[in-house]
Amino acid sequence: RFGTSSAAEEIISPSVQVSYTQLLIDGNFVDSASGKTFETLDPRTGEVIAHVAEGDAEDINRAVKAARKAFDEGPWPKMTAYERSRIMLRFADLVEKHSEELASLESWDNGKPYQQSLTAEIPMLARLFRYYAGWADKIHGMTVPADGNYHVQTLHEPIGVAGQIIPWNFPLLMFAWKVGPALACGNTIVLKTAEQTPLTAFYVGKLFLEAGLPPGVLNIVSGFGPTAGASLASHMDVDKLAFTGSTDTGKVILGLAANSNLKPVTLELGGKSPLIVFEDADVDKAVELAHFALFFNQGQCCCAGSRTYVHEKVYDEFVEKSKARALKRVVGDPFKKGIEQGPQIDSKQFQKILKYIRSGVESNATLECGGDKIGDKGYFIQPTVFSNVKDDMLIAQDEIFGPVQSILKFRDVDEVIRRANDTRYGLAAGVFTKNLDTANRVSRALKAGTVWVNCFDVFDAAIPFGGYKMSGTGREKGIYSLNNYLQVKAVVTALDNPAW
Ligand code: TXE
Repeated sequence: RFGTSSAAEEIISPSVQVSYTQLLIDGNFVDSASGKTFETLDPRTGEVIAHVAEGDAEDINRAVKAARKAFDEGPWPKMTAYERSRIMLRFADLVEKHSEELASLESWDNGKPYQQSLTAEIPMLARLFRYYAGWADKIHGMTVPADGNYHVQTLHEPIGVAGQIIPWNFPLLMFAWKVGPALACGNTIVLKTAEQTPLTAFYVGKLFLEAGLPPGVLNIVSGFGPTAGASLASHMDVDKLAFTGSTDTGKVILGLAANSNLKPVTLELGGKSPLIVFEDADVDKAVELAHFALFFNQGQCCCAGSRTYVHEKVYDEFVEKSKARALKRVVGDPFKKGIEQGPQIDSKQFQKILKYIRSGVESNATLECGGDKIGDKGYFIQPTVFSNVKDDMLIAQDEIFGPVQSILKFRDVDEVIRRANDTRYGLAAGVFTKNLDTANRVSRALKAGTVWVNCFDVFDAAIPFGGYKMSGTGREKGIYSLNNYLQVKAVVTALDNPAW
């Protein structure tokens, strides 16, 4: 019954063209230095959408040079903060004006439901830039009461050229989380998009130029990780690096930064987030939220609630209802009405997920529903639910990054806290209970960068996000992200007059 809802027949997206496929360097769209291109594919079919410029080391050099010039010679850091803020606000207006084209392009390149792109991600993109536009003229230093006869102040200055490497699961939101705070603080940027989803960043790059962003402030290079990405991470003239992606690549990037110029690095990496349902929780609500926590965005979320711990008293009921909900999930063409789940991003992720499903079956977890691909075209996978999952199974330890829910059973609070924390990751967690003491105790005990209580995946421009342990370092969004893009300079001035 996957994707067979009658409502799901109507195509709801406007037709859209791919207008920008070249690198954005110094305010111009240009071919890669090598002239090479690569294909970006439609995950619904595996067919080619467009050929896109393939940047490598030489293009990264060109982009860094442009960003350096825009930083050192201006105008960006020399503009008033108010002027920078106005450009970001104009950009947010343009995003809203072009929301349908942007949402179409995002869903076409990524496979996520068009309705999700249009009603959640594009508005959040605009919201994020408005939020950071608000910060641009509110970045203050301090005066410091030091010993002796000195006037001491701190200046909060932009770091310089920021290198940013983003993944494919939320191409526009990852763009916003990185670019928003960097611009607000007065930095210039070289951003490398994921090879699976290069299209929308170019489109918003064009909108930024239209909004009045000076050339060289935001440079966008599409290309592959080991070439373009590695050149950016190891570049001697990049002053700061921000990365979102896999934990393995995060380690490589940290090494490249350390072995080049020791640029500071923020990392937002993988997760295996626990979602704990206590016996006093509203079971129906918890089932729905746990379903959303795992299946949202085809399961391709770093913070997916991928270990669902349920108290033994409500376990059977919870499993039964979760299975029923997964069977109702409408999978199909993301451009059709009523679709909740589109295809996975590409064949590599698709094969990885199917391999984990096989491993769940082989390790004797109970396959409640799903477990297979859908059709022969594209990368669609059935919403899959496993019960009787044990902590030592691979499906309970590794990040699957697909529509595969694992439900585990627990007896008491201490036990579930210990098991929830027994992971190399620490990105997010969920706690479902009506008992305030339980909620407080567990949210303090969990080693995770975000704890959602009786909710999940609540994102807001002002709420910080990031990981404990091998889920990363640093925080994005909110006021916390500004620190990633600022240098603190202490200015100590001797006073002529003796202290009064
Ligand atoms: O990630 P990579 P992949 C997890 C998820 C997924 C797995 C692999 O579990 O199944 O990672 O996905 C660039 N130097 N997440 O292979 O390789 C690459 O070009 C510099 C979690 O797509 O980490 C892309 O732009 N850059 C996650 C970005 O890194 C390099 C989101 C991410 O790719 C590079 C995505 C290198 N040597 C996947 N190699 C999250 N935290 O949200 C690759 N890249």
